[in-house]
Amino acid sequence: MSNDFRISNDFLWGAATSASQIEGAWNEDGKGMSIADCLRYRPEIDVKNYKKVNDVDTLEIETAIKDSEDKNWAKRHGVDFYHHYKEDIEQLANMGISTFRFSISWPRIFPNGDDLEPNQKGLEYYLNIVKELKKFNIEPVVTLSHYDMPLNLVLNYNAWYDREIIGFYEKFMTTVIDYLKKYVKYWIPFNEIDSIVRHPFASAGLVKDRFPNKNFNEVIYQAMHHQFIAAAKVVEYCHRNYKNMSVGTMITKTTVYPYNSDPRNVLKSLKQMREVYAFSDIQVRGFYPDFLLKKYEDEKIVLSTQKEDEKLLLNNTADFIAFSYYSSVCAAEDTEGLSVSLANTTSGVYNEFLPQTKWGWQVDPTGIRISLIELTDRYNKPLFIVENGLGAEDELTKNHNIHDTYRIDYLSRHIQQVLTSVEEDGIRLIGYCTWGATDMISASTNQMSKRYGFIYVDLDDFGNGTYKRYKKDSYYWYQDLLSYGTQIPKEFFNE
Ligand code: BGP
Repeated sequence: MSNDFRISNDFLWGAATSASQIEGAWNEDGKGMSIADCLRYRPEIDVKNYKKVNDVDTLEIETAIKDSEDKNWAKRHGVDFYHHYKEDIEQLANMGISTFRFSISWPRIFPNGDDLEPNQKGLEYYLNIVKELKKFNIEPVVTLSHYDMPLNLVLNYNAWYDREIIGFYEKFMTTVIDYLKKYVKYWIPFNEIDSIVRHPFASAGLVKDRFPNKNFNEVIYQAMHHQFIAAAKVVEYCHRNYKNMSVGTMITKTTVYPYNSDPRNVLKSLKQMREVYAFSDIQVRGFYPDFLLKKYEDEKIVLSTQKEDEKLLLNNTADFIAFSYYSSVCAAEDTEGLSVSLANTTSGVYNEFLPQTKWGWQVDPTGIRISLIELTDRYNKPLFIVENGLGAEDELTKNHNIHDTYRIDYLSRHIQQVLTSVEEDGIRLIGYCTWGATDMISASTNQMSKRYGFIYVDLDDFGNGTYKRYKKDSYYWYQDLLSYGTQIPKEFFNE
């Protein structure tokens, strides 16, 4: 066994972000209001109760529309990447990344979602981003929709529940793909397409009080079907027009363990993982799995579909599987007396063998390797880790240092598992992106203080700060790692 991890020279090392969490400029240069502009930091709500933070009702939307301020509405200001992108991309290039994942703010391109013509300034902004990346030979990975659809599609349509949205999305994606075709070959239609069942507003603009006489679960699954159709249309468009482009599905991958060897708990863990696989199954295999159809039958959920849907899904499956991984949970049939553990916006039973962050997420490096094996064995397709990172409160010292040894430890142990899996488990991995490049706004809590970046941004949870950037210790650690290129000494991870 070699003393080095060896990776292919086209392996993509990078960092990931999303428009609503970094850009700011929420109403500049023609951008329309997005659903993310209606989400605010709620100090009165426990940070572990993400559902409450993201469960927006019509009253909250009306409050947001009336308030032209941006301080309280964290995703309106982000970390002002809109005006700092050259500086940030240069710093990331100096760190040595070879890929950068970012998302397109749909309302920056079509302010109301149903506009006849795109906003030229929005298109130019993203062209400038990819040209800046090209300068440093950094491969873009672009998410078309990452929790920030145009608010108008919620107010004057029924968001993703309304089939008409597919047509608006299609116009948005073809416009963007054509405009960036010379620079972008990796596309992700939706961020964590499975998240719609956990936060239907953030993922699909669904506001429960707008469906007073409906089974809201049916509304969610109907909206999800429309997103599957839209995602298949991205695959169809890219394969038909641009042979060099790849389109990936993207899921929230949590590793789920049985709480113990009680067969009931093993069964529970399998069923919990199937709830996520249902989404990737549809996009990777091209059809609804029987267990999901059975669930709809049992819950009397009836979807409205069109005859071309089945063929469209079957003929336009994903080229790769992108996923986010943060932590693992346990599953138990009987949870009486057991503690809860959170993993991103999923939850489960606390695992006594693992540490837990302030946000209740448990740190499990072995879990990322298990997820790589699980996804490879289920789909036998190339994988792409597009999010992995540690949200933590970082302290800026008076000399503007940030000694985030805990983040170095988290990343070191997870990346060591990833490289071991590539070496030993026969998985095909396109690349690895940490979640966070600079610090940014937390998706689930709208906090700034839940920091993920290699670069600290001087800003607090209430929008106060200089927006100045400072490199953390983890910046230099990742820079060292990436400096090894295709041969990485194994002892690097034991330092
Ligand atoms: C994922 C989202 C990202 C990011 C990440 C971290 O689900 O795709 O947008 O936010 O979670 O979670 P959070 O920001 O809630 O700490």
